[in-house]
Amino acid sequence: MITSKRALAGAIVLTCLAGSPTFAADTTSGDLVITRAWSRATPGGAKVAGGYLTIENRGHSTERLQSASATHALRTEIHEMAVNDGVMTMRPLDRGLAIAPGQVVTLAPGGGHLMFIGLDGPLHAGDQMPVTLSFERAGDVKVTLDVQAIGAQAPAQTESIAAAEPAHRAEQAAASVAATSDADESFFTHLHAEKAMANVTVSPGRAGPVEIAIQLEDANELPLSADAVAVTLGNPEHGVAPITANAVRSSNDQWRVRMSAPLSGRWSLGLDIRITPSDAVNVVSPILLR
Ligand SMILES: [Cu+2]
Repeated sequence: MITSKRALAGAIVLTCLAGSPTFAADTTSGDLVITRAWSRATPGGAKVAGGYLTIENRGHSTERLQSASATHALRTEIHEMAVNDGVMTMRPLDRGLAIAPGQVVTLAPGGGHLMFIGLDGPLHAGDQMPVTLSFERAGDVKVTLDVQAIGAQAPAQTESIAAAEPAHRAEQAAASVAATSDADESFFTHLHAEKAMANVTVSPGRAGPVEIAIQLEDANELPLSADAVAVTLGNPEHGVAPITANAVRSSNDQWRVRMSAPLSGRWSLGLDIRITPSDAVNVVSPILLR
């Protein structure tokens, strides 16, 4: 469960003064050393969050992070950066993340990351989020992500103490099951531009009527409040002319729109983000519907 370290802070002050601080989530498993495992608090009930960590392979064989799972997310993906027509998008790694002998791979903001989709409740700064990493050779390795503040760019150094306080999020789990059941079959992508990033969830991820939810972040990955967002869906492969609809704001940085994508396969999703009346960002990304 996600737990809070705050209640234990008083008890561990003396011990952490005595030794040099390390990260709470340092984990060693066979030839793997996993450090700096962290995540960020979620703004305004966002259902997605990124996870970051550093993996060192001290062995003599290439290791591969094949998948990951988190109790509090319906789905966890391993995302890499890819540049598509000048637009940076993040997408799942099909064959996992390879770590050569002696190599240190860092997942960090602006680069590869774990993506938690369909969170069962918000992440708060100070929470600890358990995640299981599945490696080709080492098998399952459990790590704990320290949740930092919204917009944090790196983990804070913390005491190497495992907390055991009951999760304050337990009561949210039951209530949010219905709200996130669609996340299992949703399509998720990020669209990056210089001034803005959009986390886009298409639910369900199959042909037919879909709801497109968009969460906006600025260049510093802080919640971005835009003036207007228009969404364009087209399918040039099948000659479907693009249709544009205005999204409706559902909270400060979140927008929603219902549209129709009647064919399975590859669609083109465009966003026109009016940051201010005189400043707009346009991004386009392929999406895949079953
Ligand atoms: Cu991602």
